[in-house]
Amino acid sequence: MRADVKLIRECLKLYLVMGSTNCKINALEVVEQAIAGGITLLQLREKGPNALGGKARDAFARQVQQRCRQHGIPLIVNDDIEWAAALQADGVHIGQDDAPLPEVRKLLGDRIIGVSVHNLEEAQQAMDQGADYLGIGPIYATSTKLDAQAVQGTKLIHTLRAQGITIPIVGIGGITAERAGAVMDAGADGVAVVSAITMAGDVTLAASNLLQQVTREEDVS
Ligand code: 3NM
Repeated sequence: MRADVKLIRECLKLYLVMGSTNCKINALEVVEQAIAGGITLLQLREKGPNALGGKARDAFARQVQQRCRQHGIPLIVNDDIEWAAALQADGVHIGQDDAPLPEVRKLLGDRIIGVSVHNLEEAQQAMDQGADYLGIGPIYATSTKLDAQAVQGTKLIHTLRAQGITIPIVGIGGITAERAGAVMDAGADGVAVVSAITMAGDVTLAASNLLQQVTREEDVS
């Protein structure tokens, strides 16, 4: 059975995207501390120069997965669909240059499939093809993803919501605790962050500060 939309919205609240090269300290420690701070979803994005490969990548992923499972946090794998299937990850996140969504759905069945979109057309296509959530970015400037597209602010999120589109949405790119509120106010269900958590001096505190921002409205209602 496909994951419930409500559940996906909950998971997207504080979405940590990370790989071993994004961290100042041991990556597994970052995972543990971020979990302690309240992340709700984790995407393994083992990419770029010095990224782990082969058996080391598998071993790292298994260790991350074990920690996620201990805390009931779903694990999403970036781009690599075969790897996601082999790991029995909870889902995959794909970009516009990856395998087409219908093919990914065939391979991964009911697992969570998120798609990066940058404009209305891409959003519409991802929805038509049955994406579980949309990743929209970069909302703000980021130095984490070198091939990121132009900064787009929260406009696309606003536009989709103004059109009555209710698919779960997560914003990504340059998001900090100070900026998370604006992304939520635009209509996102959550924020996806790399450096605001992985490079923080106090990872747990950084995650819990972000969580506070994305759950702000719930506290007052
Ligand atoms: N995807 P940080 S921006 C992985 O725009 C990723 O689709 C993006 O890192 C997109 O939180 C990005 O450190 C990097 O800015 C986000």
